[in-house]
Amino acid sequence: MSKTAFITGIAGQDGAYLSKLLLEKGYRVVGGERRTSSGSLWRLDALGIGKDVEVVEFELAEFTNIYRVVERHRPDEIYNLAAQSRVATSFEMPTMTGDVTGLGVCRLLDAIRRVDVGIRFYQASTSEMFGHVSQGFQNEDTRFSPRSPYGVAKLYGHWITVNYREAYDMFCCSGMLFNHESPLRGPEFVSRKLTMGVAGIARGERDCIELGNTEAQRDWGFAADYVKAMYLMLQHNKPDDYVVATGESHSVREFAEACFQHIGMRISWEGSGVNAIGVDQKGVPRVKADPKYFRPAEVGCSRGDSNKARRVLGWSPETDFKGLIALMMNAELKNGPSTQIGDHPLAQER
Ligand code: NAP
Ligand code: G4F
Repeated sequence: MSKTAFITGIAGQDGAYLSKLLLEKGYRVVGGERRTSSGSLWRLDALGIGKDVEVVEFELAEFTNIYRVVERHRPDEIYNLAAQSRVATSFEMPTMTGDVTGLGVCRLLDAIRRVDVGIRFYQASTSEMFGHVSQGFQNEDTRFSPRSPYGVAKLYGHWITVNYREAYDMFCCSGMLFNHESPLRGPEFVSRKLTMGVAGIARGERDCIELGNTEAQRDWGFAADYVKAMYLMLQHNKPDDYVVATGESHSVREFAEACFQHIGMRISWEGSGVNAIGVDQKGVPRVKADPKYFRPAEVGCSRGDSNKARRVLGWSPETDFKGLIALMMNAELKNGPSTQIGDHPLAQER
């Protein structure tokens, strides 16, 4: 008999890629979508699986709803991908972020404990829990030092996952994933903001992109590679916590340069911080820093050591930085301006 997986946050980037992977493996996939959402499951449609997933109403802030969903569907595996996932937003809405991204994990874990302790659980933890590290790599033994309300909320989610594993002998895993991107990434994240912006410049629709801290560095991978690690964690014979990363860091500037290079433009930089400007070979400003995109506290650099996941789970990323930029830029240029979130032609069908 096929297994049932319940994925919270089905409407998000990872929800779409994980659904596709699990459907390919023969799972019945049930997905939770919050009632207040944009109502758009365009990512599932974009991957051609919109009709293959059962979507139910799901709200991480509401225990009654969570309990009923778990009891009704009795999944074999639950992947908790839902969260208020935007770091900048978490400074504006710290208590809502704490409630949804932090306490929401406990609500879900306790519903599982009451319904069936045999359900396997994956928690979407993050490199934001480590905070800023000026040198070296972050792994499962690195000290946590979050730099945002989002990171703090995720740290609660991580520790409550570990606690339910230890206290109730439940199969709970925490995947500490570093940034992972794709053509399905939300436009509020810097990678997609850049690929959309550079494609817009290539089409002559705009001249320049306004950014925040261009000196920040991230360990960027491809989302479709990373959902494989989530699946592998729940197939292992022992629940555990894993860092998932490429091990390579690049600055926002390098990300921007690579996107511009894809359309034949060479960018050089003048100034730094809020005065940073990226100009093309003709001296035309193509990137400008805008103070409104800077955060009150920042993770300046992240770089993950995923040796444990590689060794124990047999996981490794298949797409490198260059490959990621190429696939995101190609998708952006091919699809045209109508593929922006909420404006996707397929999104209009729902
Ligand atoms: P995403 O695209 O922002 O998806 C998050 C999903 O959670 C969205 O579909 C959102 O619904 C839903 N959601 C928000 N608030 C909710 C609530 N109160 N109740 C139920 N659902 C709610 O994020 P992602 O990139 O796919 O990431 C998946 C998970 O991994 C998130 O938990 C994120 O924090 C974590 N993570 C991501 C990365 C990364 O680089 N992508 C790295 C580490 C960890 P709407 O569609 O209605 O907004
Ligand atoms: O793309 P970002 O918003 O991603 P961030 O903050 O690293 O968070 C993402 O990755 C985390 C994994 O570590 C996830 F847990 C989290 O849910 C989310 O998916 O920003 C990346 C960097 C930051 O340093 C930011 O300050 O880019 C810098 N940045 C510069 N200009 C910008 C911008 N970020 C955004 N969103 N928009 C800008 O204009």
